[in-house]
Amino acid sequence: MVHLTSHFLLLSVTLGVALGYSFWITSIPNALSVKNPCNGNAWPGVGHQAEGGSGPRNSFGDDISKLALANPNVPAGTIWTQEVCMKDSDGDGMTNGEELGDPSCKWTKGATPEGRVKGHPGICEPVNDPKCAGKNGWTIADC
Ligand SMILES: [Ca+2]
Repeated sequence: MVHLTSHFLLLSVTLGVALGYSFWITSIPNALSVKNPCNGNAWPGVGHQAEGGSGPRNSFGDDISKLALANPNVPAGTIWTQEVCMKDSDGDGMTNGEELGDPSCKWTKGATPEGRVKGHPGICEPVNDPKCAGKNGWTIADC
């Protein structure tokens, strides 16, 4: 019985992580095309400080949390709202929508985004530009 229970727990945890990952990457436009501006690695954990996700959030993740997840007027399961799309979370002069290929903020889950990814919505770019001084308050891998 103990053996069965531990297998059930492992399956539940694994399934939960898989569903979570799938939810996030399908809930913002072009999530799988976002790259680390410093080394070109894929950055599917778009709202986090780590390329692979989990752990502390970056400014984009903080905005999703504040503007969508914690907003009672936003339906559960929706994170790409007009407000999130139109915000420049990282302060580099491009809206999150412009960075993720949805400059008109019209993308809906499952649709093909209007454009391509132009930057990372949670990293002020170019990273070493004076306009970004103090805006990326964490260590970006390989920068
Ligand atoms: Ca950026």
